Amino acid sequence: MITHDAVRVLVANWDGTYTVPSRRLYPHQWSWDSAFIAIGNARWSPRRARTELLTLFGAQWQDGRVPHIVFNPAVPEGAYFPGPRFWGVRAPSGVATSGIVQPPVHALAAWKIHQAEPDVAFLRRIYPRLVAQQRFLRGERRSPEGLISIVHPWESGMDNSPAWDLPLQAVEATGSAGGIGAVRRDLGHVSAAERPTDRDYERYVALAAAYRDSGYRDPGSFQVEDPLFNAAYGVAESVLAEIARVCGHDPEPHEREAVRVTAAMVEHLYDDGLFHARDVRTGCLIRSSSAAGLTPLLLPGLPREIVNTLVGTALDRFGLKDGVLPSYSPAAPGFEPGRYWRGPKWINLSWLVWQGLRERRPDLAAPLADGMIAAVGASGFREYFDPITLDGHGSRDFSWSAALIVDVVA
Ligand code: 2M8
Repeated sequence: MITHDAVRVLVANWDGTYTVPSRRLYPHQWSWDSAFIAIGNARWSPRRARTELLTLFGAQWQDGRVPHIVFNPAVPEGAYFPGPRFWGVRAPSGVATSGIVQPPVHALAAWKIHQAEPDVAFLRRIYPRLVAQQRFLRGERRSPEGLISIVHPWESGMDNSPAWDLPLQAVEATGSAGGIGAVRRDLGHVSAAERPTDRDYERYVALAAAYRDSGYRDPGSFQVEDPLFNAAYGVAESVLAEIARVCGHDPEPHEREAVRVTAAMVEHLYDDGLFHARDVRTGCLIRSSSAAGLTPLLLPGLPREIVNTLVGTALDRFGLKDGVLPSYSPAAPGFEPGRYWRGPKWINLSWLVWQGLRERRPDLAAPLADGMIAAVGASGFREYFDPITLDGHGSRDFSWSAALIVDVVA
């Protein structure tokens, strides 16, 4: 029954070649949403899942970057802010896109689609694009420590995580103060108490405008190494090794890169039972209690003792045993149970940690799966949930909440 309802949401949000995250709030194609959506669609329509990814990679730039939004030309400019006119750029295919990226969870999605329905022709088609995506990140975003940086909170996917409060202080909001509320379209759909503040938005817009004005090259005043983004990058290399094997390519460079980035993460981002982001501009670790710090559990080569301490942290500070897993620890100052990425439970974050625990700790993966099912059972396929009461927040009929539930119960 839950799968049936989830598929109904996915069908309603399908736009012919991709799926919108939600009809009203996010009326275009989003990068990492499409990967999660494809993982769920692979369970009932592998063809649709393949199309979803191929549509996204159809908007890949010449330099290999996969933009975080691919705009639907049929949707009016004013429906989402910042829209195509703000970003002012087109992919070689001619479609308007944004110029920033999101966590590269797409190789994992491609592999899961292939596992659901083996299709070597699809893998052969997507492999060079996935390789180019990783090459862009290595070429443009790798720091001397060997980790990948993000240059905008939107690139983390966890936009207003408390982990970004400190590095955002270095960002000067431009003269949009007072006017930002007027252009924000999100507040027409969701209560301001559940979204980032105007002050956050002013900085997001200032950062994106500066990056745009540098021709999408200069990292600007926000540059951090995020554990979730780097975990996704590392997992992508592990999975690319598998895909390379199937396609008759050499898996070794991918295996080496996965080992290398895992070691760099352990050396530079791990401290006191959790992975943290690092501010590249100051060289300092940003100690926070974000659940992003648990996602390196996805890395197959993570040393056993680190797995064990991460699991301990997840049990002590994130309610793992009861399947709670908020985006930010309720034990930490700054926790807000209903405000976006500052505390609510998100199905994609739970799924990533679940994925990392399935083989290592099935005893703990099970309550986490139950926790995801309980949340949508209580409140529907909402965008995010109060981690304690399971009240739903953000948009309704949210695609990745539906898709990942299909995967979890399969
Ligand atoms: C949210 O981000 C967008 C900007 O990209 C927004 O707030 O308008 C985030 O939750 C992000 O992770 C997600 O990909 C996107 C679409 O669901 O919405």
